[in-house]
Amino acid sequence: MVRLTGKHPFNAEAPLARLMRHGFITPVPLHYVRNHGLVPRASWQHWTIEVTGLVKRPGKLTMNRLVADFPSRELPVTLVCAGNRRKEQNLVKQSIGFNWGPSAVSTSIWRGVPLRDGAEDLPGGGGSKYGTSINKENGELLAPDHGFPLRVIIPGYIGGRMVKWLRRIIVTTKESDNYYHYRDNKVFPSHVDPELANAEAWWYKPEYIVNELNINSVITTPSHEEILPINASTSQRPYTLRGYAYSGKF
Ligand SMILES: Nc1nc2c(c(=O)[nH]1)N[C@H]1C(S)=C(S)[C@@H](COP(=O)(O)O)O[C@H]1N2
Ligand SMILES: [Mo]
Repeated sequence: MVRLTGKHPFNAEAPLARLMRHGFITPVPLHYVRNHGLVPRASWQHWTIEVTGLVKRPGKLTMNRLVADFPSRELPVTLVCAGNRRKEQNLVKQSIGFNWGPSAVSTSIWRGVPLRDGAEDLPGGGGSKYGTSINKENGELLAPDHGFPLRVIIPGYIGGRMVKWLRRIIVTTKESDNYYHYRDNKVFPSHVDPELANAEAWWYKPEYIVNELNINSVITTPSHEEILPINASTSQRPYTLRGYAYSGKF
């Protein structure tokens, strides 16, 4: 893996050629990692998930109860950090985000409990976009870097909405007041630099939030620095172009 921000926090992506070699499903060791801080040392036995707020029966569940008492589903979901390819963006205009290459994208088979299965108590279909994922990536529990023992998975949304090491779900009509909810994953008009964003409180304007993934595509071969031999005298060998593409709509 290529480290992007030094040792701590651990942020890393696979070399693009290695990511591509494996096709659609990304092996766990090559799944990009985006951590804003330290990885909690969690234990399956002691972890609880609290459901609170606008619910009839607030309460806590252990991991074993979550697995035993709720039907689970399994589906492939592509995770993408909203900063994927930011290195290229930073070359055009420097942002306050670090330089992601084109490998902040990974796909796994996730297994978990749909949040809507606990949602009869929720008002107005609240949370119906969300799923919580409990384990199993190629039959494994979640790796610590990817949220062990419990994380959120929201197909079609940016990775930033998929909270890892999930401890609490608060059903509420108010937007989160979390620092990172306001300061991360915003795209402002090009004249807004960080100073202006602070001075004029652009962080709190709801229209600049990024939730669903945008369409994106990358040609991966030929790669940077790759030399394509051209043979003018004999017949040209065919060359296969490759790449990847995704969008949030499905
Ligand atoms: N608790 C917690 N959840 C988090 C984050 C984090 O730093 N802490 N980073 C978010 C961001 S920005 C992304 S892109 C994804 C990355 O998930 P991954 O490391 O499993 O690829 O987790 C999201 N969930
Ligand atoms: Mo992210």
